[in-house]
Amino acid sequence: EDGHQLWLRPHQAAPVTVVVAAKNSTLLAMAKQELERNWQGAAGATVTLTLKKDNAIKHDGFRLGPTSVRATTEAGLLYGVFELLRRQQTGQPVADKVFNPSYEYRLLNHWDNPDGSVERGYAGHSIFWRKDSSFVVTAKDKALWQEYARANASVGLNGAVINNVNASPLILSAEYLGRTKAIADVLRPYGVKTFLAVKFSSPVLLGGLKTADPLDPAVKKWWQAKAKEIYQQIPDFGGFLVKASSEGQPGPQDYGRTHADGANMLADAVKPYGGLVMWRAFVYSPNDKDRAKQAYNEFVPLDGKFRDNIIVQVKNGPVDFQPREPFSPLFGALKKTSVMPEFQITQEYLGHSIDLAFLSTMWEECLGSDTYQAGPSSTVARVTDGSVYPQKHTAMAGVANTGLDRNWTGQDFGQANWYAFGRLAWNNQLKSAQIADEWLKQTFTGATSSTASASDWNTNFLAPVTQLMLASREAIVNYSMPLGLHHIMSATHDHYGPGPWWAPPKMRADWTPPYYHQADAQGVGFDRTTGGSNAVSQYHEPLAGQFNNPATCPDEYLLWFHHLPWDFKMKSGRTLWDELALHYDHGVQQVRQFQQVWDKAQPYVDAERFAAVQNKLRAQSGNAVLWKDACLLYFQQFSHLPIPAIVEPPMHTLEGVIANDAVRPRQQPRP
Ligand code: BDP
Repeated sequence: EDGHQLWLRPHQAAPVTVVVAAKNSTLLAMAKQELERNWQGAAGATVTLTLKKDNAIKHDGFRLGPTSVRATTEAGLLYGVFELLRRQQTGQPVADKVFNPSYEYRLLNHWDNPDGSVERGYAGHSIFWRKDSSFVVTAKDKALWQEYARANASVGLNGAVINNVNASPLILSAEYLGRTKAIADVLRPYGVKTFLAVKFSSPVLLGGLKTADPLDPAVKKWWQAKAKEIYQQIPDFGGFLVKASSEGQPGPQDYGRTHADGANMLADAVKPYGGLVMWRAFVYSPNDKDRAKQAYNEFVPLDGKFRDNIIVQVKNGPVDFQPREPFSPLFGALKKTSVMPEFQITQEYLGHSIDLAFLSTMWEECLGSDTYQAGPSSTVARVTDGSVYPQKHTAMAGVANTGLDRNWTGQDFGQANWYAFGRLAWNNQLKSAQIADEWLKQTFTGATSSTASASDWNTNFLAPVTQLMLASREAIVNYSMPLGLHHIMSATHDHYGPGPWWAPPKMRADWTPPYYHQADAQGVGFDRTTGGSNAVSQYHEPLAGQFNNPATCPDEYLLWFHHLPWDFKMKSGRTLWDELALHYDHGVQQVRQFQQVWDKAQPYVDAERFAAVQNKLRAQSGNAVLWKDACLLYFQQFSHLPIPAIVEPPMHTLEGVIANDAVRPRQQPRP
């Protein structure tokens, strides 16, 4: 049992007859095959799949009955089949009901490089690109891509950007386009569209032009010709994802042009073919005093200036995929531009593939946050899915956590994040508890020991492990960055582990933790109030006022918005220092409790996955203690206050932790 089957484990299927009322296609053949191989309903049933117009059905939605699926697209029928099978397997009722996706495009973003390495990937090399830059497509490659596409389709994902946003110009060369076509051909029968991330300076680096200025006619022509070349090979190619004028990547600003100028030029190139441009708003430069404000400052003035086949892709928080951030103030503030949320499935800042973090709760928190931008109930979900603004296109993206590891994601529970992302992109109102329940039932069923009854399994495995998953993200927040702290990880070992001290000489300040925690003798936290950087004013009332006042600011965001004295009186009555210490300690205790829960799960899990997760939890437990000790000892240098007696005394010294951090090798060079 190596976990390779994900949540799609083979079943003893009951006999079923599938009638397809549509003309034959590979996609429908897949749908039929899924039913025949996995049917768990009444033996001998007849299931009909019908393609037909139905005004209640949107995009690739479907109408489901106990033995029927109706949709207006072939992909809709496939999603309906997967929903039917999921319901059978997880014991959910199948009444006559319409299921529509929240977003038109539900995409994975792979940060995979042409040399096969994966930026912020913790599950081995790329499933798409080879280290030896070989372009030979093997049967093994195809089989893997097919399994990947099937897994995506099973949760409703319909697009994949198959290379890194820090894009190499090579990706647009003939060889790489050839391999991209081969990938697209395998993903297509599962309804998954292929997209590429492109480097803005490709006309110079690949095309030999003198400039990549978006207003230059030769540049426009180069992109038009490139788009034509791509669509000749891949007629249903999805379009481009672009990281430009961001973190040193080239972009329109290099030529004095705006993000809209750059995005519009690319949008025009793919427009004739129905292509999309996803333009990222992850922009910041070291010159501004507060990184958190920059995307809003750059993009709000451009609202309404983007072509209608552009979606601005916005990370969930204003800084960078931290364990907890408030939602990005761009959500809801861009009213005349299509906007899509970007989440990070790979656990760059939440423990890589070692720590167990079920991220669904984090995404649910973001999607459910009320922006108030168009009155109450303008949640991030509703201002991005077309409910509030008439967006031409809607989408949601997640930075993938897949690699060549047999279990795909390194940590077996990382699979739950891939699953959860797909489910939330399909239905942005789903609850994490339901997602965890579904995933566990599908992933571990069939692996129970022969002596365990179903009710034993529910009581002793399903219930406690669901609770563990639901608490897991908060535990990481507690032992790493509680109370609104952020970006205080070590960069020496690629963002795993603590590093509040990390600030090598000459390093860009906004890449160092002291820039974010601002600890000094007076207190700790980043002052983003009206008296500070004023980032708080980017939020709509009543949020701005609520966040601006430490008495009304939620504890979770306190040090995000405020620099407060160590003896600041918290809502709990404790001092800030004591509260901080208790949070760190609580995080450590939570992980130890997770270990106990998992130990008790042994009779219900196969030996291999049991041991793998047990080992990871052991490592996580050590990591949690390290975070707690390092941060408390580091901050204590400023607070000069004792660690409260009820907190477990540190087992490390600050000098020891810092010295150890300095010698840790980087796991993977950054491209
Ligand atoms: C940061 C990552 C970096 C990515 C960047 C991005 O550390 O590797 O390139 O995000 O999203 O969090 O572009």
